[in-house]
Amino acid sequence: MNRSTMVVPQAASAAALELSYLPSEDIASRPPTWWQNVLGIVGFGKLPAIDAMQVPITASMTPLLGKNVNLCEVWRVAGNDRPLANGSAGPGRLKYRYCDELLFGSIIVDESTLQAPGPGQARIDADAAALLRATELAYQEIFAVLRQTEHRHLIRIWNYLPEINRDAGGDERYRLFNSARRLAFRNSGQATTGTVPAACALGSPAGSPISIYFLAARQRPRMIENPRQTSAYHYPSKFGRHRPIFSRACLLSESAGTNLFVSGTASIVGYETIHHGDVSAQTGETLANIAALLDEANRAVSAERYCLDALKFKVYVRQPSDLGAIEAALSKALRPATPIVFLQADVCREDLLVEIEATGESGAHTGSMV
Ligand code: 3EB
Repeated sequence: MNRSTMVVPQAASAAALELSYLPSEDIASRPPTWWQNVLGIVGFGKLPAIDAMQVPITASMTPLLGKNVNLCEVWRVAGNDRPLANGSAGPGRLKYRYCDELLFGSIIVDESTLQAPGPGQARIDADAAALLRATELAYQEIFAVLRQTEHRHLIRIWNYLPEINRDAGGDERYRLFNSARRLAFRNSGQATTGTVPAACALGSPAGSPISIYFLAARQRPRMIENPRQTSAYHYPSKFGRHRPIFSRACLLSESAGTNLFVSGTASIVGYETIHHGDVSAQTGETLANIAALLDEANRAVSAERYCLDALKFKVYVRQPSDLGAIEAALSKALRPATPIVFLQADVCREDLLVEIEATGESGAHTGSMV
């Protein structure tokens, strides 16, 4: 088709999903016209002190590192001209807000409220049971909301669990989380391979609640795998009895643009961690994995649409003392102005020192659509 004859259908409300990292003072001073298109706000170490009325506000509980003390992650639908709708579900736990095409939701669950007190061994098993129950409940509520609002496609989900690497009842908490996530996907009739959301799963400090937030869409996204890595949903069982459920990346076309969501990515080639103990090399390998995903995404849209330099990044650092080395390794590949948020978090394999997620945006296209 030739450009001049191609008719681009004009949706009534051409929403383009937009991510920004802004200081909470900046957010608080924005006008109502800006606020009306905010889908959700995520603080990092703690809930941000913002009175947002209708907008879901959550926090990852993983603290910011470096000098950006008050940053928040803001998801907005730019160009939307209809009022957004809100809801909450379950025992008041899941908050969500949506437009026609997209939905943002967040849920915070305090495991200790699900924990039956008991002595000795029983106490440890109760700890494992509370995590399983909390994860299952959270995912059940998420899928129920997606069915109800008809935003049936989970495209990106962020999972934050306290003490992700700690043992509970003989199993690592991350592995227990994987078991419960799998059960919830199955019980809700969701696919567990292929069309699964982009995701990340990180550890927050002891005593934090479980915090999960997500984006869902009415339209089916396109999932991207990494040719350098085994799909996580096909990992061998030595990484846990139940496999993780996530895609390496996800492409979503809305009426006014396409977003690329790159899952938490680390120094894994095939399914093995490489560069043990070398944080600079792990950072370089992680960027090579993200670059490989960008190649796959560009191939999927038949255009050179995404490049490393135009993404927004969140970098999870296991040991705060590694921050300098990670920044140095990133500065070799990225422009100084690249938006990057550094957070302290435990990565879900103990030998991983760094994990990086990214989001790409591009405006309306008259070329090929996904
Ligand atoms: C990995 O590649 C690193 O369990 O949802 C990255 C992204 C990782 C998502 C998840 C885990 C998850 O296996 C860990």
